[in-house]
Order: sequence, then structure tokens, then C-alpha cells
Amino acid sequence: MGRQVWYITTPIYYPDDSLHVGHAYTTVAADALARFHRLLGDDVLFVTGTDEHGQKIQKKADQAGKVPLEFVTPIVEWIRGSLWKRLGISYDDFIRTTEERHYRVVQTIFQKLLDQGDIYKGVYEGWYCLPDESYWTESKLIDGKCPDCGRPVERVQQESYFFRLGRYQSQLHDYIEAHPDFIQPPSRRNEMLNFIDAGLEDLSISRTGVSWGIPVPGDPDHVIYVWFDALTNYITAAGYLQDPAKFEMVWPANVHLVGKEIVRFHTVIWPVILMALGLPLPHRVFGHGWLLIGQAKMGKSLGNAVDPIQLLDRYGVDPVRHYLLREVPFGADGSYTEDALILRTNVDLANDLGNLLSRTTAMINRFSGGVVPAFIAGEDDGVLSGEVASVHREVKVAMDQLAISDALTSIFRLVGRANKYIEEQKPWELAKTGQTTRLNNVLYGLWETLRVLSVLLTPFLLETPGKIRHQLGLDEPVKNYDEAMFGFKAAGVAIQRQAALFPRLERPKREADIGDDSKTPEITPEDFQKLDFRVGTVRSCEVVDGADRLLKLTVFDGSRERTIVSGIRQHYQPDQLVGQQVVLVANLKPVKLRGILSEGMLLAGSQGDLLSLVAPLDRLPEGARVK
Ligand code: ME8
Repeated sequence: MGRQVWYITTPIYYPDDSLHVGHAYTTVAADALARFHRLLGDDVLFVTGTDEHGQKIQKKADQAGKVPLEFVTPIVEWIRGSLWKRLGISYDDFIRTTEERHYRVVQTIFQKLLDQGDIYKGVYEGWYCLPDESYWTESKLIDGKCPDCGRPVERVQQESYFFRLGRYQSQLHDYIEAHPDFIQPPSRRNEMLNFIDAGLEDLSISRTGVSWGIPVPGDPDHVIYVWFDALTNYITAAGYLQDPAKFEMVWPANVHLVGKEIVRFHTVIWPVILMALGLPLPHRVFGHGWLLIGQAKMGKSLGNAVDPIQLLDRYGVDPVRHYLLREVPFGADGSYTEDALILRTNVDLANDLGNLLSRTTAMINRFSGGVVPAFIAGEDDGVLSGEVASVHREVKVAMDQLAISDALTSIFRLVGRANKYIEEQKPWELAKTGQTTRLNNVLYGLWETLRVLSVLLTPFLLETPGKIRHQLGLDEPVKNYDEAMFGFKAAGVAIQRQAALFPRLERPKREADIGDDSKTPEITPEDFQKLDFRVGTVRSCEVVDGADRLLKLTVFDGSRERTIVSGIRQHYQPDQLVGQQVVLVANLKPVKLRGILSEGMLLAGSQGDLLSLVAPLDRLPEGARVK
């Protein structure tokens, strides 16, 4: 067998309109995974593209007075030449379903399935959802509407080709049972098993009355259903029926990354097509959660889509990528807000990482003439090298599980540890008291940690790793993940201290903050609405060194973990609070307390010496609003 390629895909997007931050979310995640695997030395194939056929596109083109190909081409060019370029998407292949290579594959496999009896011609009678291009039986409708999107359906009766999904029901069930990694996260797996066990009906896979699509071979009144066409892109791009040697190396795909709403297409229809073709199934289909605006999914049709280009213009590529990759645990839904992007950038990039670099290079200038001092291994405390070794391991494990935000959390824990190490070691005092060996080891360790960070951050951020390396006096690019370990021969390297890595971002100007008055004035219901109280769960809690009143808590608020510093230490032991539900003020302007940025406040009742945190009487989902 030839060398195996690590193959990752995104959905191919509909070029019926500009793409938004939701599309960028999937694609940046796939890009980070692809870059990580290249760093590991894997031979990577990363494919994205556009899904250009179907009624929806045809309708949009008609409205614009254009033929469909003319309508979609400028949008596709914008996606490829502008959007993905500016986000640094390192795809190896961009597939358009209107390409000749794809056309041939779709027609050939349709014919093959027809010949072997997996596809047959019949008459379809039932309900049709135009926006989703899907057929529904009476029993699947919810309140007479499309069960997927809730929009009205129309009654149709027409000739159609059908795919015998039902034939493969038990084979598919058994496959999913036997391959726990196939559908991820696990909650989606159970959902799909229930769907399959409820019975798979034969699927209509052709449309009449639509001209914009790939015709059924020998029966051009029918065009092939857009999802059959679209899913097949994954094997077209792998070289199926065109380049057998390539296909052998590339297929099956390692990961199909998709949004949760299209997991069903990828874990029911797609595997059955592959089974019918006698091809192996992809190793993993990962259905990630949605970016929400308020409670609603960000989407083209809802008019709440955020333009990624505007964000890139305003904040630059690394803050946008960092926010998308770090903010929401990959798999869960999460709210998108620009404020959160600003906060993420300021806390992680400007404060923690930027300060570490700035302090380290300043100290190397001041105490070591601008060159990295020699390291005396026997004298080292091993603190930073130990932390680096753990983070190197953790990031690999997290990325194997596609837990991208966890990988970044580990990386930024290393940043935090190194900053704390400066406070503990006080290099300025070591210099004053002439403890040169110790001082040199500390400076060397900090420089090494920053070098390691430049390696670890390479899959996630585009410009920052190079900027860090430049300031460290290293100009050659990162080549391999194992460079993220202590052991570089750094002595004598001259650093190049420069301006701050990230300027602090200012929040857009807001109305005056609530609560400026010293008395408690009457407020209106509108004023009250401005307060965002949410239920959260305490994930961890620790004392704040040197502050006898403060506890530092990590609270999960339904979309992310926040750090909250609270003056309740005299009332609660840290262990007591872990796992407890609390109510937090979620839209309070963050403040720094003892050098820790506190992102919210916990509600507590108090009188005299008594204090009690406020919690819901019954457990509620995190993020539940309190009003
Ligand atoms: O479904 N949050 O294309 P599409 C997170 N052509 N991800 C989001 C999102 C959000 N609010 N909105 C969109 C199609 N996405 C088909 C796919 S594949 C063979 C055919 C992302 O343009 C997410 O990955 O509607 C979602 O699955 C995809 O965009 C849908 O893109």
C-alpha cells in the first residue's frame, strides 16, 4: 500500500450569496487542523469548494436576471480570491461542482447504482420544501411545515428516481455501532442512530422542473438531486475514477468537518452511497455547533450574517482566527459578539502573550546585553521545561480529538505560567543581588518558552508566530511540531526587540454605564433589560494569592468559560463551589482585580456578616437568562 494522505474537508458552500462568519468558522477550524497535521509531517489534502447546482441557486440567478453559472462565478471568485485568501485558508484543492471532473464522476456513479438496482425510477407523491430541496412524507411534517426549517411545503406528484436507502439500514446501523468515532461529538451519534432506527425510506434523488443541475444519464428531463451531487465532491476531489493511485492514497477521508444541521446528510445518505459503491466510509464526520446571534443561528436568510471581511479590516487576521478557534468549545453552540472578540484579543493576545514577549525581550536587553545567555542545565528548576513538555502533549491529544479550543487553552496556560514565573523569580532582584546563573537560566527559559509558543501557535495564527520569532532573533520558519520542546541551542542569539505584538483594542463607544449614580435611583423596565443575568456553573475555583477576600472562579456560561474574581473568600471554601450553579451578570464591563481580568460578577445576597450566593432552585441549562 502507498503512503496514506491525511484528508480533511469542509462542506462545499452554496455561492448563492456572500459567505459569513459562520462559514469562516468551519473553514478556519479545518485550516488549523490541516496546518497542525502538516506540522506533524503528515501529507495533507485539505479540500473546500462550492456547491453550485440546484433550485435555490437557479432561483437566485433568475432574480438577478443571469444564467446560473454567470451568477455564481463572481461569488466563487470572491470566496476563493478574497475571503479565503485573507483568512489564510491553506486549502490544497478548491472544488466547484460545475467542473467537468465532478460532472463525470456524478453521472458515472449514478449510472452504476442504477445498473445494480440501488436506484430505480418511480413516482413521487408527497410534500416538497423548496428552500431545502427536500421531499417529506405526511407523517414527517411538523404542524404541516418542513421539519428541518419550519417553512411551508407544497404538495407534489412527479416521476422521480429513488435511491434504496432502506436496503442499507441495518448495515449502516451496525457500522455506526462498531465505529464509535465515525460520528462526533457522541450526542450527534445517538441522534443519528435514533433517526436510522426509525426507518430509512427510499430517497428521491432526481428533480424535474429544474434545469440547473447534472442531468440523469440518458434521461435529461431529470436532474440529479443537489445533495447526491454535492456529497460526491468528496470522492471527486480525492481522484475517484480519474486518478486511481491518488484515490488509493487519499480515500477514505480522515475528517469531514460540517455544521450540525447537515450531519444527517453526511452520516446517512453519504455512507449509503459509499456502501453501494463498495467504498470505505470516512473515518470521522464531526458536526460542530452554530455561531449564534442572541439565540438565533447566524445565517444568510435571517439577515443577521456578519461579514468576515469587515472584521478582518477592523481587527486583522490573527485576532479573528484566534477568536473563532478559541472562544467556543468546538462542537458546542456559542454566541458571537464583537465585544467578545475584542476582549479575547485584549486578554490573550495583547495582555498575556504580548506582555510576555515584551517583558522577556526587555529583560534580555537590560540584563544580558540583548543576547540570549547560556543555560546551565544542572542549575535549572525545570518549571518552564516541564510545563512545555505537558503542553506539547496536551495540544497533540486535543487536536487528535478535534478539541481545537482546548488546544489553545493549553497553549495560553503556558503563556500564563511563564508570566507568573517572571513574578516568582523577579529577575530584577536576581540581577541586583548578583545571582547570575539563576538569572541567566530564567532569561533563557523565558526565551525558550516564547520560541516554543511560536511553534505551538503556528497552526492557529498566521502572522504572530513569525513576529514572535523575529523579535527572538530567529528568522527561519517553523518546520516541525517537535520544535515545540526545550533544547534549542540559543546562547548568543541576538534578540530584536520591537513594538508591541498587539495593540490593545478599544471597545466601540457605548451609552453611559449603568449604576453611575451613588444613590439607587428608580429605573425603568428598559433599564432592567440592559442587565444580562445568566445561570452558570462553576468549573473551578481557587484562592487569589495575597488577597484574603478574593476567590478566582472559572464559570461556564453556556457558551464559554469566564474568569470571575469575587470577594467571597471569607464565606466559601474553593472546593465547596465547584459544580455549583450561580447567577452572573454577563454584560458587566470587565475589570482587573489583582492583575486578573474579571469578566462578570456573581450575584449574592448579604446582610451584616451573612452572605449567600444566589442560585436557581432547580438546575437550569447554563446560559439560561434570569429576569
Ligand atoms: O449546507 N455557525 O452549504 P451552506 C456555524 N452546500 N457554522 C455555520 C453557520 C453558523 N451560524 N452558518 C453556516 C450547505 N455555517 C451545503 C453543503 S456539503 C456536501 C454541502 C457553516 O452554504 C457550517 O459548516 O448552507 C454549515 O454546515 C455550512 O456553513 C453550511 O453552508
